[in-house]
Amino acid sequence: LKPTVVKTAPISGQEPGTSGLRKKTKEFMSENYLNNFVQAVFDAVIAGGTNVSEGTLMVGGDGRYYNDKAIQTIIKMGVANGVKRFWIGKDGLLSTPAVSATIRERGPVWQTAFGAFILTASHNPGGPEEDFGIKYNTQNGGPAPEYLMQATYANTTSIKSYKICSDFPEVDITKVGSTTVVADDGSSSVVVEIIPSTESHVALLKTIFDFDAIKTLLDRDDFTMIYDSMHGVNGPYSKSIFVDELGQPESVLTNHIPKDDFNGGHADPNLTYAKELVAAMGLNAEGDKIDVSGPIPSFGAAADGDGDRNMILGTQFFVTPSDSLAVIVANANCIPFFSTQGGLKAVARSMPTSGAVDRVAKDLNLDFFETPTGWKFFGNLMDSKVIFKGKDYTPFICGEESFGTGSDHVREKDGIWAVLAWLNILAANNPDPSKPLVTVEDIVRKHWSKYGRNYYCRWDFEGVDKVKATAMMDKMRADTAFNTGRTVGSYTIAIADDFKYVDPVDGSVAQKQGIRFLMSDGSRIIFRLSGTAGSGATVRMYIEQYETGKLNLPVAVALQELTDIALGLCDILTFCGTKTPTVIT
Ligand code: VG1
Ligand code: CO
Repeated sequence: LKPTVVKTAPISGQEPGTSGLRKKTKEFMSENYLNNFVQAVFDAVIAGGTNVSEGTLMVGGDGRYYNDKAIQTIIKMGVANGVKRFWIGKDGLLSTPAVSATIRERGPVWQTAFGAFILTASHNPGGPEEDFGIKYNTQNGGPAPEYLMQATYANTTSIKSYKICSDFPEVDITKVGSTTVVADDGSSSVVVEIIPSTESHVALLKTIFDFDAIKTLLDRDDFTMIYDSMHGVNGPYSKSIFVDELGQPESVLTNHIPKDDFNGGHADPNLTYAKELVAAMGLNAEGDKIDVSGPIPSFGAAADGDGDRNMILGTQFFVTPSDSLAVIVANANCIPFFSTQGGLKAVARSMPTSGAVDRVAKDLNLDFFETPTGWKFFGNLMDSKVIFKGKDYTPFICGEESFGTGSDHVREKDGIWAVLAWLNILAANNPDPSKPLVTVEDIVRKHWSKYGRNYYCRWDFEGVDKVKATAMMDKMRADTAFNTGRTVGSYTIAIADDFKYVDPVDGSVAQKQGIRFLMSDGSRIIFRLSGTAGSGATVRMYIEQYETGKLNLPVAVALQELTDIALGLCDILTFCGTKTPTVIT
């Protein structure tokens, strides 16, 4: 168990983005790349006051190519840095929400597990030619806070060596169980425990939802569903819940065997990439109805590579993630987790997410927060009482337009939680199985007629030049004062600004979180650069228009004028040479 100190030098570009460090797999596999970053994390964690030899380190991932090798390296480096106890997901698999659930459950939270490495690039494609990624989560089960990631990044720019126990035996991660390795001189020992991937998370979900009511719904003759795991890590979780717990045939699951390249697909649950599911639900990539021979399921859902995202569909009906969040919040009391705790207390959405949930929060008199993109900002709000001895905002629901939804049961977004939330809400809206089925579409339309409809879309321009995209953002930032008050088409820009967030719990400030054009009628145009692109840059353009009267327009029609205005405001054609998005969600 003697550590070797290996000389290394800084590698540029190891700055974590919205959700960890993501790069081409080949880059990750190049000499010292992973080692440098992992050492930088250990150094930041130890400098932050964590005694790593007193706690446990958890490691798991979404099963993408290089997952297994990276796990062995992290164990060897962990031992060299003083870690005495490891929990590793069986076969290296742990979904992002399962890491969060497990770290909290096996805790108890603030003592036993000090952190976790999650090996994932989430919805980015995997395989030797695609992306790999690594995230670090802290003891509350949530993504590492900004200051820890900044300290990590700073370490990567000055690193001179890393520590590794090269002679630590390779661990067999295929079998659940515990192995103890004792130092030659008997002075110390290390325990590596291979833990079941699904157990803790599934057990937690069973305490949250009314499984009996969901089973009654699923067993109805007129109710059918499919859940597409897109060959990501979600497969084993969906099997455990829907087949083992809820007694459904395995045919409700598609693409549920994890593959290290997601079968060559793009494990991102949206209308463009979840093609197979979208077609089976009778829709095309624009969300329009298409002809399908044979019956269409009542409910469809999909997950991303690491299982934290969800897409919800009804029969020939797409629920936008922003609407999904609003509907779940409006119906939270159908879910035992909330009703038994005296009801939902607070909600939050990321800034680009539509304002649909704002109206529900106002109506139900809930505390409401608007945070920057990324899950780390929600965690502080959820933990305000425990860590910061502040106001208690739980039970809490939050979400993003990027197909992420969740609550304070964990500190990550949770794809399968959202699917069960919808099924629990559907079950509660269908108390009598002999009556006609109240559908997903019925529930959303009822919601719109009560609260109005936030027409919404996001355009992604992937693979554009980073320097040019940055110049485009800089220009809009410089022009905010000029644009404020200006009339564009039939809209007036009430405020143009760059979103800044002051965390109400710890006072930390996040700058430059997106250029906003807030129109006087409540419509919005927003621009951001993605923080998860493995290479190049991705420009995201978000468009939103609120309507109370016209509830049935095609989205593209409702947003036509605003979209044209947005393309003019950013002038992406001049800066980046295109005005055609690669993906619309
Ligand atoms: C994207 C989404 C953001 C999400 C993040 C991580 O970030 O927009 O809402 O939190 O991915 O999701 P960005 O910076 O590329 O816009 V996941 O499923 O990759 O952990
Ligand atoms: Co993800």
